[in-house]
Amino acid sequence: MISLRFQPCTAGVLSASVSRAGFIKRCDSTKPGRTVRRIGTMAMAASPLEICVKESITTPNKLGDCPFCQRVLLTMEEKHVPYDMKMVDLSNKPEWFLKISQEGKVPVVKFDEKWVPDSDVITQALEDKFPEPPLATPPEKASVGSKIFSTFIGFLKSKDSGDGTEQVFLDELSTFNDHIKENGPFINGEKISAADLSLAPKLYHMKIALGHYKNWSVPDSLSFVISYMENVFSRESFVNTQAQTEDVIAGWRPKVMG
Ligand SMILES: N[C@@H](CCC(=O)N[C@@H](CS)C(=O)NCC(=O)O)C(=O)O
Repeated sequence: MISLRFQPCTAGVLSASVSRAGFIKRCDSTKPGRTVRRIGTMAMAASPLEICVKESITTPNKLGDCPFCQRVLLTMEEKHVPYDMKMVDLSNKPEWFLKISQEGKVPVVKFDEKWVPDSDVITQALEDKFPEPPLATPPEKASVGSKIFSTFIGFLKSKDSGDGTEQVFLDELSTFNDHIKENGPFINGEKISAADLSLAPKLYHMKIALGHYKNWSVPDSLSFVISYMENVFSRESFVNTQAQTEDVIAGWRPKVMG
């Protein structure tokens, strides 16, 4: 039997599970607005990092559909850094949140008693403070796939099928397909890195939103994009941090209808 040297979960535990590798134990506290995840052996010495994330708009006290929050959570998961999520209702931001987040945006993470906003800044700080495993993407590959999200939004919002937005988006996906074909399975080769952790939540939104609102899916000809998505979406880190499908659909509705 695997012995885990964790603090016992406090009363009100919803679930406690051991991963396939026997490495991860999850303690989901029922305390309103908070979910603590204690991950892995390395992280046990550290107390969980506090992170404010978007709350689900369909299920109270569940993680919502913010790709920037998932990017940060993925980075923590991949680095085995334990975290304590504080759910924020972005449609009715609480006072305590507005005091720590000047722009009223999530994610924000507390490092050394200071709340830090912006996923770019937060993921860099995580890299500096928790260097293992290294996740930095080399500069020449750091922007691979970075135009997919904006061109996906252009296509999603478009009401004119002949306005070229689909083709602009497909061109970006095709460039990404070629990159993964030559360099894959990840953006930087054999190992997952920061650029993948930034892009993957956006591809997840793309898949769900375009499937729902446009009955669209990635063409079979872009087989490396398809296998990349399957590969990243099936990682334990991704499954542990993904938004619910209904939240992604609801989250994009105002943009599609607007
Ligand atoms: N550049 C920021 C963007 C963060 C962002 O836009 N977050 C959205 C949620 S996905 C937000 O908090 N919006 C505030 C609001 O909806 O009022 C980052 O990378 O962290």
